[in-house]
Amino acid sequence: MEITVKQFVKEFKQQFQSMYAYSYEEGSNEQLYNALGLLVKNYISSHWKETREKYIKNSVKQVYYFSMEFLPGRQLKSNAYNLGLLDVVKEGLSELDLSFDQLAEAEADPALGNGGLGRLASCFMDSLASLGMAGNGNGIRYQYGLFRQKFVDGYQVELPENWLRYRNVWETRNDKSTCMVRFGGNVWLEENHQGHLVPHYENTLNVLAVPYDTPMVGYRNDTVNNLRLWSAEIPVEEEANYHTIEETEPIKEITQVLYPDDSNYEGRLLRLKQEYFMVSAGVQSIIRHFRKYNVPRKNIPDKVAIHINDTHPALVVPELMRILIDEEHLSWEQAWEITFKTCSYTNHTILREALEKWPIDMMKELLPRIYMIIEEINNRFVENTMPLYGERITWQTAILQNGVVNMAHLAVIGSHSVNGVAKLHTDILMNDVLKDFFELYPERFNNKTNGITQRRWVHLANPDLTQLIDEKIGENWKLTPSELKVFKGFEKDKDTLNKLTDVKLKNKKRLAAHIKEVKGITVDPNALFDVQIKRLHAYKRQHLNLLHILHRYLEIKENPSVDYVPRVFIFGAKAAPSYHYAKQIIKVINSLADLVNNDPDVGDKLKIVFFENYGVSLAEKIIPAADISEQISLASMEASGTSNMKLMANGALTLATLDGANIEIRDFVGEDNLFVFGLSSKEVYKLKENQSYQARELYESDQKLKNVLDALTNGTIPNLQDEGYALFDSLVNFNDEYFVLKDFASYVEAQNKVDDLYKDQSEWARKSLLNIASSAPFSADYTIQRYADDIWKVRSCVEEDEGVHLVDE
Ligand code: OX2
Repeated sequence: MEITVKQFVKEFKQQFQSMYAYSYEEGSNEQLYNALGLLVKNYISSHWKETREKYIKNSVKQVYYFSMEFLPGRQLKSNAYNLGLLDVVKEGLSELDLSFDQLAEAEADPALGNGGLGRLASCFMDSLASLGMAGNGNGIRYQYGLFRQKFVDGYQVELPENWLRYRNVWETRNDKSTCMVRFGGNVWLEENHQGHLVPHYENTLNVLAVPYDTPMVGYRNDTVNNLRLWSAEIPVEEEANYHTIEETEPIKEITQVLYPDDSNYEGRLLRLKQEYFMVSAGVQSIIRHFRKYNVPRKNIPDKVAIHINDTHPALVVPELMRILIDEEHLSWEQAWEITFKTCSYTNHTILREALEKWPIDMMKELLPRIYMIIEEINNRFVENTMPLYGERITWQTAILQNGVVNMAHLAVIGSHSVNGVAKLHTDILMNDVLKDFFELYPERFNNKTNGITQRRWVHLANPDLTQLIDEKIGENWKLTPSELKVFKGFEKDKDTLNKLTDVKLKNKKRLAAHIKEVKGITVDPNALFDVQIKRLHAYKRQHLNLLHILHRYLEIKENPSVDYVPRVFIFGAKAAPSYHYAKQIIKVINSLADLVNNDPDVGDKLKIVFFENYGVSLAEKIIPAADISEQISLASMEASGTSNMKLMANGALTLATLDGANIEIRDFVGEDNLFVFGLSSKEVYKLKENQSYQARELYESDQKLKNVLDALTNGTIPNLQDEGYALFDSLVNFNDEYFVLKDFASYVEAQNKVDDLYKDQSEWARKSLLNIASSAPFSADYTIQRYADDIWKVRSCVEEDEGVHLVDE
């Protein structure tokens, strides 16, 4: 986009004045940010309009990515960057004596997701637009995002996250495109005079779905796609029926707050309401938009791909059937053909408790018509499957089982494609979790390893590294990520390695200053920065990390001259509010931090920093400064992981079990350039199968481990209630579900190797460089290209010389 600094300055001043009626010099950071954001949005708007018109004019196939979660992060910087305006904006503001970075910090970071799943959705939005593909997001505009986490006396406390407090400049309320969503009531079918069975409804709760659209800006290719988030309101014509504020609550609450858990099966009725609300509004608006294309309905799958991001939006299947049958009057067979060809599904977890199952009674009462359709899908499935595959497989794969609706089964049966998010994960789906389906429909299964957008996570989060890469290999890698491998050629170049070390040190100094500011802890930037950032969950094993730190602490106390490399252990993690055990782990880590950080015997050898309120913005600060990336889940449990990819791309060395995408990281970077430890997933399966694991035996036979575990309960760690006992119990008395003790020794050994390597700074830098240079295959641009080719069958709509182009991998 061509805008001069002079023009920008003039327009910025006008924008500010028109909004606030005084001069920008008097503005607060929030006001200045709002004015700047709206101005940038103005610059976006013409491309937004043109992209939409182009798609319709050329009758382009559109992808709709349905997700209950999006974690876009702050958008000012990335929008300005993708537009090619970042330098102009920075320069213009500095002419006005304003700091871009300061204004950018005033933007709220929308926490409309729990973790990896939501962030993946947002990385995909960025890549779809940057590849010039017609990709739309469809989700919920939660009024409150995921809770804001605070620590009080080391305990997690959850506060409401009012991200809309200062308005959201990126969204556009689109009153023209509202839809009505119906809940509850009675439904019956009656034959009309054309012989169609049509549903009649009475006593339904009618909710108006209002879309808020946000531009998704492609990287220098004039493409701007749409993220549509729905908000629930009372229909205008029904307002008179509501007499008190309380009566309006059941409607307002539908989009009030994000369900704060991505692993436990809970949530109940409100969550189901949210899911159907988002799905119904989304599908209605797709069908409405499809009509603009003027092609027969049987061609819907040629023009529309609907992606089901985990099971949460799986009601897309019966909802699309409902609209095609009840409103478009197609036959069941016609509707099914369209639905199945249009939908595709990604599974993100093998945790049994996260595979959604809704009580049939609840579904029937809340969504009577949808339940009828699910029942019919199930009956037909059973009828077709039974004669071919027999009783066992048929009942194992049915949608309705033991009083519940199995949403994963609904998603698999209603989709032409089912994918996992890393090679190992997809193998586990095919051989274990969904193995009966793999027998029924082997052709549906495929793997799509996750990816991340380098634009946000490297170009913007780590400008000094980006500049170094540009200096060495030119700028092509920004448009063709595979070019990054050219950087490998510099692994022995002293100048490059020194500069890489300097960049890391600079990033670490910046993070150290931030640590000082928000935590009051002084850390040495020359220490090794060891990072574990992700949701807190027992399978991710933050407590294994904790046990190792405790082990080091005990060693230092016993022998103050022990030769450990100074380390800063950095954590960022929220625990689901109802996940008691995860919260206990947080408390123990915080109490250990108090002990270690204030013990003069320890000094700089060991520091622990547990950041509050981990999210996208904090990740952008931490990741460029990381030396070690902790990816230590029990093998087979982490579907993919994406922080592993971000950290690698910023030059951290991975310390990992062979789980999720860690395996592919190892394959690309080579065994010598990361640290692998622990059980393999095969070994985990075997141990579980033969039930031979005895955690207590390990506790009793390994003196070092015993010392560490005893320190949880013998008063070594101050200021604990029963949290140390709870951990001890789970690990020793309840046989350690996630094999923490089993992997402890090899983890400690790997950590010692980390120390040894860190002592050789140039060798460390060489391996760091190889990690950066091997990270291109994890660009979400490639991931999206594979979804586009194999699943959605969509192509780029921009000329080959524009924007990102993927020559090879
Ligand atoms: C997460 C998975 O736990 C993680 O391994 C993966 O990288 C991410 O999704 C993106 O695919 N909720 N969050 C996840 O799964 C579920 C369910």
